[in-house]
Amino acid sequence: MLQSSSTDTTTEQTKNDEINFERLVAPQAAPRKYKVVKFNLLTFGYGHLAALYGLYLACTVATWQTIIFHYIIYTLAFIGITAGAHRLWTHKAYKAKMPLQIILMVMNTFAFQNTVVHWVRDHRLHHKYSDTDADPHNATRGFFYSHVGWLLVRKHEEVKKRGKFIDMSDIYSNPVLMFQKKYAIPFIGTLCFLLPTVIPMYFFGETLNTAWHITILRYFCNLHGTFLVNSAAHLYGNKPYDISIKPSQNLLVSLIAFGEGFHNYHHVFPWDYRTAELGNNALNSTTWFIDFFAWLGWAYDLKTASDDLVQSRLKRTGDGNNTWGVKIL
Ligand code: ST9
Ligand code: ZN
Ligand code: ZN
Repeated sequence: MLQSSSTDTTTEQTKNDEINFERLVAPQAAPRKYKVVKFNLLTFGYGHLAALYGLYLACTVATWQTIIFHYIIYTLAFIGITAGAHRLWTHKAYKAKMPLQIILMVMNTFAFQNTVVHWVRDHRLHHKYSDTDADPHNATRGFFYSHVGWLLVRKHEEVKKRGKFIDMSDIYSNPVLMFQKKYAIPFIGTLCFLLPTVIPMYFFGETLNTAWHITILRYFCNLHGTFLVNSAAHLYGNKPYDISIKPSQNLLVSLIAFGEGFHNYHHVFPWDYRTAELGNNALNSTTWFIDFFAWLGWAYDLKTASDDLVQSRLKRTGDGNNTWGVKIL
């Protein structure tokens, strides 16, 4: 009894702390001094050089089996981010039965974008405080910062301060995600780097040099595809649903990022499992993936915004274009 009342007091105190924070209005970026993380600068620097060399090897000596193999891993990894970390775990836009959760967690591990736990925490904060200093990849700081620069410096204090109040209880009580967090280093090391290097050596006769550098190439292609959602889709494109926010509809990003570039729509209706309005699903391969598992019965409770809701929002706060940039209002 005593314990529960002290917990209540703490929760109350926590709520008050959050209410007392200064209101951040996007776009906002206060002057700041960056604390560069040298280790990340080195790993990203090495990774990009290795990926370029991997591209050269892919075009000259690699077998077509290795290229196809990596294209498959690339696709699985991307969908592990889009259908898994993003639509399922961050936004709870649909529910998934245990076998699908395990598949998605494995696919997500191929992508190595930290653990899902860290990914979700940052992404929930990104939606709550978009394009302000509490957004981990604040696009108000420009293309480079929102694309990759934010991973090369310590996070802004606002991120750490406000991040404490993000509700992560669903994630911490998920055994599949806790498993990934607990065994992150050996699991990511094996699935993202070791197996994709060893399999082409063993089955397709690649040398270690070729196999390793193509693995790095594939990994960095995955990363940059995702990063474009934070940079290009926050800076360039139309705003059919809300003209007052930075996230934009960017068709090129949608093509590259498996349907995740309809970002103006996504920030207005983040709980829609399609992250796009009806009609855009032709470019939305993540939605096909979820639809397939819904047909199988492993994905369910798919949430969508009704056409009426979408249309009324479009008329009320949009920029007068439809998603293809055609004037409609
Ligand atoms: C990678 C990036 O992993 C992956 C993110 C991708 C971006 C996703 C964007 C999504 C777009 C949406 C659509 C999907 C699109 C999909 C497209 C597909 C085609 N809340 O982080 P630390 C606190 S790159 C609350 O180290 P530093 C907390 O106490 C891959 N608290 O901050 C934490 O301790 P703990 C490789 C927070 O020291 C402590 O601070 N990965 C929050 O400032 C320290 O946290 C890398 O290279 C928060 N949000 O360092 C790693 N954040 O965790 C890159 C922090 O114990 N990252 N705290 O609770 C790092 O090295 C570091 O994070 C850092 C900052 C240097 C960037
Ligand atoms: Zn965004
Ligand atoms: Zn999102």
